[in-house]
Formats: sequence, structure tokens, C-alpha cells
Amino acid sequence: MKKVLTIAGFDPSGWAGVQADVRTFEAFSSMGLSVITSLTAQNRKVVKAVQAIPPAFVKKEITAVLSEFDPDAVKIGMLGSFGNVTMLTRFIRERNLKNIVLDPVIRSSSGHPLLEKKGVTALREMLPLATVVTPNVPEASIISGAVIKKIKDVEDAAEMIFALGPANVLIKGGHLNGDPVDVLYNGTGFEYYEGKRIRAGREILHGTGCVLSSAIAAGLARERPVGKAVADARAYLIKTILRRLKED
Ligand code: PXL
Repeated sequence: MKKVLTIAGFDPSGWAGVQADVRTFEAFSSMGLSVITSLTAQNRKVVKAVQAIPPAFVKKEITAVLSEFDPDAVKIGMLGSFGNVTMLTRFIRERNLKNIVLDPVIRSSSGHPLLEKKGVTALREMLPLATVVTPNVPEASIISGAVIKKIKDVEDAAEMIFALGPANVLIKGGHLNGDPVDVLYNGTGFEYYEGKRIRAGREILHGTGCVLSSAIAAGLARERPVGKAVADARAYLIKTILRRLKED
């Protein structure tokens, strides 16, 4: 069985964070391993408080899990603090972990910071470790410094983020107007994943970035090429959103 590790935060609602990640890994028939970097007190509407786990303890978690298991892929989500970003960057480089999907979580959709400010700068140094980095438009703007309003801006931001070192950049188009287009850039060409906008409130969409990046990691674990892992992950996410709409 393939094993996929998530390094991310805890969301009590379970719609985002490590619980959403592990459910996604299991939906792809993989074993889910998790390292928690931060706790949040939130529901699907609002983040009340965030508490980062000290880096020394996060290091004990990841050391423990890796001393028994050798993951086929790693998803990195909310890290919470500068100290966690720098510790994990060093740790992942030293351990030479492969198939890394980095979801650069910076703030919640309600606007609450999920990473302290200097952590955002440090996140740039984590980018070279990523097989795929999956920013949404606001995150891509923050990382690249670019204003993103249309597809051409998305392409320019993808090139700028690619220059920081990841092997692939996937900018998710959901925050732009109209039907969403996700853009994948691998340094040579762009791939466009066109979707139909699903009418769903913020609660239903809570944690969709977590599910997508985890599904991509599960695909990489199964040795899918990046473009195929992204396509499969998008199909799974669309199915998940439609199911949530029905069940909510
Ligand atoms: O979707 C961003 C995100 C990631 N990880 C955790 C979160 C959130 C959003 O709220 O709580 C733990």
C-alpha cells in the first residue's frame, strides 16, 4: 500500500487540515500519516484562534513517523510559524523526501492569518523542495508580488513562482471571476484545466485546497505524472464538492 504523509494543521470541523488530508489519502487507497504543525479553533465560517506547535515538538512527530514509515509522497499544508517553516525546510532537505506537494497556506478564506508574517518570506525557501506548489490566486499574488486579474497575469505569476525553484506550479483559478481555470506550469509549457463554476457557499468550499493538494500527493505516490495527478485530483475534488452539497 502506498503511504502519504501530511504535514499540516488541525481544524476541529475536519473539513480542512490533517483530517481532510487523511480522508483524501484513504479515498485513493493510500495509508495516511500525519504530522500536526498547528492547532486552530475554528468552524467552517470563522477562525477564532491559531496556536502553532513548537518546532522542536513537530520535529519529534516527524522523526517518530519517519523512523517507522517511508512515505511515497508528502503533502505540506498549514505550517503556522516561521520556526516550523525553517525547521521543516531543513529537515525535508536532509531526509531527501520526494514527491512533495506544497500548499502554501497563508490565510483562511475569512482572512485570518494561518502563517505568521516572516513565515511567508521563509516559505519561498521551501519552494525548491516542491514537486508541485498549489497556490490559489491570493497566495500566488503574495508569493510573486504580482497583481492577478486575468489568465495572462496567472501565467506571469506562475513563471515568477517557478523561478523560485519548484518543479511545477499549479495556480488555482477559483478566486477569479467566471468559470475557473487552473493553470499548471512546468517551466516549458502551460496546461489549462477548465472547470464549470459550482454554485456553493464558503462553508461547502472550506478545505477544498487541502483536498486538492492531498489528492495530487496521492497521485504522485502512485507514480502518476504530474499532469495526470492534477487531472485526477480535480475530478476527485469536483465529486467531493458535489457530494458535500448533497449531504450538507
Ligand atoms: O484551507 C486552508 C487551511 C489549511 N489548513 C488548515 C485550515 C485551513 C483553513 O481554514 O484550517 C488547518
